[in-house]
Amino acid sequence: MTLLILCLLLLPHAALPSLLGWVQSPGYPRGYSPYANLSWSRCAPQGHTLSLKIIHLDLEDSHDCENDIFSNGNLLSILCGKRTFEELQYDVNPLLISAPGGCLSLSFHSDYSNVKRHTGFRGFYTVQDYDECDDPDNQCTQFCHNFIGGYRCSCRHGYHLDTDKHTCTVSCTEDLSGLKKGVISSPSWPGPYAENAHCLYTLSVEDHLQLELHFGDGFDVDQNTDGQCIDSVVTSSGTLGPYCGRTPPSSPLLTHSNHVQIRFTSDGFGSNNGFSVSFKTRAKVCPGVVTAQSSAAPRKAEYQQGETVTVTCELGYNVDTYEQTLSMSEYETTCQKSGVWSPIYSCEPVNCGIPNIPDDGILQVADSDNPSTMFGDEIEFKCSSKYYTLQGEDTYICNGSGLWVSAGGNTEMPKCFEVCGKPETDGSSAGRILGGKKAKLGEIPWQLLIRSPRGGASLINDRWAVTAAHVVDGLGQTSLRLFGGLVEGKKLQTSDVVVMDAEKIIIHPNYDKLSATNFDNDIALIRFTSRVELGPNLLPICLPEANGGLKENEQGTVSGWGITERDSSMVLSRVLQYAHIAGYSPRECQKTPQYNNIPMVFTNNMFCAGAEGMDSCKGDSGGPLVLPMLGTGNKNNRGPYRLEGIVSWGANCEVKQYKGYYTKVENYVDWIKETIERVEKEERMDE
Ligand SMILES: *[C@@H]1O[C@H](CO)[C@@H](O)[C@H](O)[C@H]1NC(C)=O
Ligand SMILES: *[C@@H]1O[C@H](CO)[C@@H](O)[C@H](O)[C@H]1NC(C)=O
Ligand SMILES: [Ca+2]
Ligand SMILES: [Ca+2]
Repeated sequence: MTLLILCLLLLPHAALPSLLGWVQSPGYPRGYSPYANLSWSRCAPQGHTLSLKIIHLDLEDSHDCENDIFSNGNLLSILCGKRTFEELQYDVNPLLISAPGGCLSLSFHSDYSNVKRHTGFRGFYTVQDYDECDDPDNQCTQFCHNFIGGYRCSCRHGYHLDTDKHTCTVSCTEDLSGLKKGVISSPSWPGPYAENAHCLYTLSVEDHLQLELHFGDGFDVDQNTDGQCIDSVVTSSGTLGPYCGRTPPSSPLLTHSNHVQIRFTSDGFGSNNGFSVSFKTRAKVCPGVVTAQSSAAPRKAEYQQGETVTVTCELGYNVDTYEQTLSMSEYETTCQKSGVWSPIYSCEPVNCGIPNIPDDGILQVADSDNPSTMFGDEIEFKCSSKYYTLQGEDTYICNGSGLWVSAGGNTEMPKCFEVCGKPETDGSSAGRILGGKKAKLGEIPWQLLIRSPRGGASLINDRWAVTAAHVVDGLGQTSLRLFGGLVEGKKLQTSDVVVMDAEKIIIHPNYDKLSATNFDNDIALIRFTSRVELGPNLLPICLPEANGGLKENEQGTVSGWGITERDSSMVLSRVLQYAHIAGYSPRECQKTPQYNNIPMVFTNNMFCAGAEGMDSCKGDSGGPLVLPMLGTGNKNNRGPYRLEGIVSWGANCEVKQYKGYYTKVENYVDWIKETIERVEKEERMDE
């Protein structure tokens, strides 16, 4: 099998000496031998082409190139077999010409066998000038002149060759600075304007004047059928125009500027007459629109020098002096000689900023770390968990005065309040402190344990607890620690147990700690060092309403880790206990009130309650008595649970009087609320 492969390498090649010579297969014309090889390559100098003419071809014919000629990338032709001179002349040779400055290559191989002798091939190559002017891509806009090894462009009279050496253009740029009036027209006006013109006419007058343009009749600038400009007139760096077609721009054309450039450009085609424009000057005026997003009063299309107007920003925009946004929407400005307003301030949208809410993270802006806070933007508030409810409206809009306002007109931010008296597990499980039952975790989530001195307390919000004054009155400077979220009073290390350290203990001012016979006003408030995280096992109890109270024979629930009757030794309970007890009449309460066998005073700030075999005991002190009876909070709208009583005093449980005395919380609601509010306010001011 024998192959002759001819390649055209189109790479331009640096000028090689132009060669004229022969190329033939090895052994031509006697015939080539097996395994004969030939590689040949020549390049044309710049501006020339190389061509190869095969005059004889007789190779072994074989499968892969049977009678075939085909192109493949640089491989222009693959030839084998035998060709007549005419076939070579008409089919093969016209293809064997390089690009200007390009190369031609050829390779020939024979294989191991020849069935019969073949003479091979022979051809000659020549180099000739490339006629660029024949090439429609030569880019001469007017005349093209070919010469050996290159070409050049030239222009008609009146044109000159541009720096690109191909484009013929005209000289039409003029600087008319200082002239207060005159006429400008397109090259050759009123005759057809030159092709490929790039004219720039510069006009410039004193500061307080503006240039006024009047386009004359006969305006004719090349335009396509869609109305787009092919050639164009543009003034003042593009602010006016482009103009084209046969209708002149309406006159007078005010430029509002003392510097104007008129640019005229044409392409290489068409025959249009162009334009003529006269210019003169007039005093500058100020534009009717001072700044975006505003209106001016009195309202005019334009203003004369010296006129003063009031600029009013649109609703939701304020004056911005570029140094700061002012909280005003109006300013006065005066039209200057130079035709500009002074001062000139912009109107910028009002920004309400991030709403001013406490940084404790309980009240939050919903769904956004980075809310948009500009005029008209809306934000929505939510509370950090379901253990809080939002009081107030949840959606606020940034209004035109830069204030967040709710649909109802509120500018005060909403607040999150603890959900009180709604345990997630409502103790319907079983009915017993002394004669009590074991509470399950979460059944009495407001119950707190004070281990030392032993007592109970009730959580009333996420930072405050209430207890009996006598529990904490002996503390002096020693610190107080409370535990919540637990029922097992001895397992204080488990992870669910919440530890709360007291920061402030406020004993009711009328509590007389020195009196041995009077527990009147036995109530105290405890503020923790920080907010506690509310959860299913730690939730506040509600404060009672006026005239609630435990009525005679009404059942409430008392809870604590106090003494139980489980065994005769009356030990402290391991698990939180609760018992349902009923109110006694004041008369019953007046009967033999005693404590440690001492007769006591019964006041209107107390009530007493109990049930056969059930009572609160030592160690339960400070703990809650709630209404309604545990387990019935969800029934008949009786809930939420309210703290009606604080375990205060009673005869020793061993006496088995089953009558305990409680601080009547209802009488202290105002004191509790006022105290908390006062302290929280002081704390906020300290920050
Ligand atoms: C031609 O090339 C082939 C393959 O590259 C090689 O085997 C052979 O010897 C060469 N023939 C000559 C005469 O150099
Ligand atoms: C924005 O809200 C405040 C408070 O309601 C109101 O006084 C003010 O007029 C409002 N501003 C606008 C522009 O509506
Ligand atoms: Ca040439
Ligand atoms: Ca044109």
